[in-house]
Amino acid sequence: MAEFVANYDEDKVPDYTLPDPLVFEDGTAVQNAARWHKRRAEILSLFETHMYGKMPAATAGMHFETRYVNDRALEGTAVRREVRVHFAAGAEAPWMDILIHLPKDADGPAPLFVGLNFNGNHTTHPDPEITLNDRAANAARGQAASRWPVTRVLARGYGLGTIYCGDLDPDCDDGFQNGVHALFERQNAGDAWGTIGAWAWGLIRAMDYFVADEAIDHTRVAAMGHSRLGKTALWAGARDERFALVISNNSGCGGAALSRRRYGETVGRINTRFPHWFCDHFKQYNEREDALPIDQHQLIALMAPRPVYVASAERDRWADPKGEFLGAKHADPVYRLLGTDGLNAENMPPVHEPVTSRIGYHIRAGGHDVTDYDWDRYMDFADEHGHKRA
Ligand code: GTR
Repeated sequence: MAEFVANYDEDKVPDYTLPDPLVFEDGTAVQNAARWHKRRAEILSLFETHMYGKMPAATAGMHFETRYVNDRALEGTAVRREVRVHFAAGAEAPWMDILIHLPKDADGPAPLFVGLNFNGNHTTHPDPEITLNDRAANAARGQAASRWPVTRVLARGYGLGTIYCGDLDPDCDDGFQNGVHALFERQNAGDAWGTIGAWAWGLIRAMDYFVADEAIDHTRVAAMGHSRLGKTALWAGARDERFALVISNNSGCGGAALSRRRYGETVGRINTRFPHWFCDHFKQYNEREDALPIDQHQLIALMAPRPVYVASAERDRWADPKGEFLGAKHADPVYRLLGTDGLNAENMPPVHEPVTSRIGYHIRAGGHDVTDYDWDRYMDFADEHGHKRA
């Protein structure tokens, strides 16, 4: 196979026509807001069939076990909990652990950000009391702490929840024998769910838990994710409207970036390098992006009218910052139809000039990462869109 060479030349971005989020597959227009739910269902089903695969409902035996509580964590500023979500009856069933920090002084249920992490909950903060996940025992405590500024988040009145993605499915092409896939009989079909589907399913199960926890304001839960886990946050937010806000941090190809631009990572490249992320049908679109019945602006439109935020980084060309902006921008007509503003920017804003309309966007200096700058913008955005505790 020829070596993949990414295109970083704007002049070589092909001409393309995006599928219209406001036109049904039979060619009729979505005339008014009342019809959007029908078109929404259609788009959702296209994403299931052609890209992320079908996702099962919650398992019957699912139950929650609080395994650790510390009311005086982080020098007395936080309530910390570790909650194990058992996906079936019995101790051997697959599980995931949610690490939750809530502001100590909360006098009511706390709004919360939740996101999957790459290497274990114990990597998000160095505190040795956080349970070390045996599945990721080699990852050092606190190694990802810069991406999870828990003290900063708590100081703004928000809680923070995080889950190791490997609790749901290891990030490798191993035939779906493990993780939560093993809980279900696998349909040998092109639309069977892949790893991103399983990760998103886990975020949705975390939402099931938040609904049951009175200390958490489940009407103000924001799903957030970086990169492959940003693709995941978008898919979870599309599938589950209980997420009141959705944040994509540098999610790139298969996330917020338009596939048809073929800038940086492409559909063919992502399916070759990560054959387990999407459903098999998606591979039909390798080097055939124009044949896709959907593009990523429609994924963002599935959040409407909920606030959604897309963030890029200047040096993260692999993720196609402009394609991420355009993904957000072309979701705008759906928001307008539903009576809110959309993305209030005609063109891509300069670095460090966030747009905070109902669809938010920023590009910051630097590379592929999650930084305090990003988190500060997400909290500003959440404040502005009614997530701050009254
Ligand atoms: C890259 C992948 C991207 C992005 C990134 C990440 O290798 O090509 O799509 O997901 O990994 O997750 O950090």
